[in-house]
Amino acid sequence: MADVEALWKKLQGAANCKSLLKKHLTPDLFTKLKGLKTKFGGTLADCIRSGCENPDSGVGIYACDPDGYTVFAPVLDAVIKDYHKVDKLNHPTPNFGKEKITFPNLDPSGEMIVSTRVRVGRSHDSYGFPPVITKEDRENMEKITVAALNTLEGPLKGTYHPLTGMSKEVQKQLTDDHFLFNDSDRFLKAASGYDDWPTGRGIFHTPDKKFLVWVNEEDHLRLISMQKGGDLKEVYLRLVSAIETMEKKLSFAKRDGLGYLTFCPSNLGTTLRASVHIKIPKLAATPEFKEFCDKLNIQARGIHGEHTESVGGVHDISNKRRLGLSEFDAIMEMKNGVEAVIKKEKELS
Ligand code: ADP
Ligand code: CIR
Repeated sequence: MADVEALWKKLQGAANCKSLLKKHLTPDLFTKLKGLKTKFGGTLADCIRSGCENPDSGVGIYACDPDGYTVFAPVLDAVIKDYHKVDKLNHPTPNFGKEKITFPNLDPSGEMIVSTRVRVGRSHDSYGFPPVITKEDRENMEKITVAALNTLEGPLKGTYHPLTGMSKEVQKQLTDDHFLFNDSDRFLKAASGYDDWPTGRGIFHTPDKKFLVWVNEEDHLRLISMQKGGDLKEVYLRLVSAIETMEKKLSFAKRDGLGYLTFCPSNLGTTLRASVHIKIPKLAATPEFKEFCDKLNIQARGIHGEHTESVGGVHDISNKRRLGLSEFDAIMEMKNGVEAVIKKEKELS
């Protein structure tokens, strides 16, 4: 209990903190929730540690485990509604809209879009999230996941590369090339995301690295489809095929109204983030850039992942909302946003 009180005190003392945690964890809610525990043994401290230790968090709260979304619902639901801009938690059933995906390359000239990536997160329904799992849990999940991945065929057939035993040079190269994760996110670190590093972590990929799976990074699984250029249709349809295949092989955590459950409440629902790395030096230099993105429900990140900087005027532009809309709608929100960004950049040039 001393732990959660100390975290609370830190949050209260962080005068400039603008996180959703600070906004929604009221003194009354804190008192109500601070002594509760989930079926997996997860606590409020497990959920809020990262946001209290990192007052510059945007969200500031993680779910300790799938049951955390029920036990700590009074604060998590408020954060979820605020982040995804919804009044009610009535997430629709999955709808990929494959037959409606007819649009051409977003940047036929190839001048602006460097690469396109779409990812989703998935969680094994019988395991908790990083704050409540053990080294053995991570190893067991890795075994189950890799066994399923090894049955993939055709264009999804690939090889698993565990982080344990992978040389630092290979890891660095894969990370620099945007394929692999590392342990450098202080927000995730404070949320136990790197406990027992690198045990149980690894990357599966096809020989051409167009389909990849991150194992036990922030989420139990991250399914990723990516390639150079702006062919969003090809990238998305490859991912949908992977999702539909994996769905038959593993049992994933989902909840009525919330969709697929992920460690971070910003990801749940469709869990889909579709992004382009795009050259927009002019637009990004305008003072209105953030407002421009906010209006379109898109988010700008640096090119080495969240909380990183842009390099050479190239930004990561993606859909911001993942809950309360279908996968197809999330992709369309991203597509419309990227088209508006391209138009504006051309106007400013
Ligand atoms: P996510 O939450 O989707 O995993 P991050 O912002 O942490 O995203 O980025 C993860 C990795 O994916 C980083 O290495 C980032 O550079 C890479 N990445 C994201 N979008 C693209 C893209 N469109 N093209 C190439 N790499 C990308
Ligand atoms: C924050 O609150 O800023 C971090 N905890 C990250 C939140 C969203 N990103 C994520 O889940 N990767």
